[in-house]
Amino acid sequence: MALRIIQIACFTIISTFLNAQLLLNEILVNPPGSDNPFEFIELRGTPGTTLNNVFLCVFEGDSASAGNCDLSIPLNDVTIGSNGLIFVGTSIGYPNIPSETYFKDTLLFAIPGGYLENGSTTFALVFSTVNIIEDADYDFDNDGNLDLPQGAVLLDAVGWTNGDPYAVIYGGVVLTQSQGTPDAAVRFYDNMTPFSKPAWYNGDVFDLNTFDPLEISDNFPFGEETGLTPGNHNIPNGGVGFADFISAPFNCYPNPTKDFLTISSETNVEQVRIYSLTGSLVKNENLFLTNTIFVGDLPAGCYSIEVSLNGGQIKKNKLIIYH
Ligand SMILES: [Ca+2]
Ligand SMILES: [Ca+2]
Ligand SMILES: [Ca+2]
Ligand SMILES: [Ca+2]
Repeated sequence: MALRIIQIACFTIISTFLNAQLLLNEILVNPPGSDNPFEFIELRGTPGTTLNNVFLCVFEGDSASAGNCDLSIPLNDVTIGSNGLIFVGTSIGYPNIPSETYFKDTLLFAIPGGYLENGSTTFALVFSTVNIIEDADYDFDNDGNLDLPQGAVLLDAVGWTNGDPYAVIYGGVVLTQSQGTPDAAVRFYDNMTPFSKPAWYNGDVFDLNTFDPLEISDNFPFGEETGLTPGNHNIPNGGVGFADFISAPFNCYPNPTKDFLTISSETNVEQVRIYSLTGSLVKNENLFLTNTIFVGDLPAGCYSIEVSLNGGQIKKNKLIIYH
């Protein structure tokens, strides 16, 4: 009977906590230049909830040491900000975090070179009444599943690899992008689903506010302010990502291109419109005798290209321009 009561008590603690949702919200591991003091991890949950027995963890993904806990930050007595956000970073890099956000100021992210590994990694929120210990191996049998203490629950997890096929990501969500390993990842404001790949967009970053349009995820949002928002709410999913632009594809080649682009179509192409990543119309041309247009005057980057065919049909595709 005592055991049963303890079980019910534990279940109540966990279920009460799970009702007060806590999620990974935004991650920057590889800021441009020296990584310190600009790395950060942002969390989102029910405003005003005080956390206990929750750990923000980073697990190593390199196969030789997969499952090692590279970072474990206890969030005991942290109260989620009135705007639902917790910012884990350093005030050296981010002195202007809004007061509505709980600021977990850690000098870890200010050490030379930065603290968060840029390679194969899992970020996780773990509910555990037993401490999650840094440098311990939480996949001791190396089967790709975490061996957490008894009763521990993974609340949310997301990760990525450096391309090594033997890398291990825990929790089932592996973020990918057109090339390279993500520098940063952002959860859409309107998606509170844990363990969800579509909840996130990601990419490499030019600077603290701009993603590199050549290295982004397929669902990267068009027509939005897509920069990082440390300590502030992220953008919602506008519903228009690259995936939408290749849903009615047509052939255009070469793609990527640096100068000319030829559109292959069985019917006449009447008009070509090219939009930038922010949704601005940057080229609008009527085509007559040729199916080739010059795009070498546009800056390198990722664009949406839209063609109107004779008969009124409109098709869209993704276009990459390099120089
Ligand atoms: Ca780093
Ligand atoms: Ca295991
Ligand atoms: Ca291991
Ligand atoms: Ca944010």
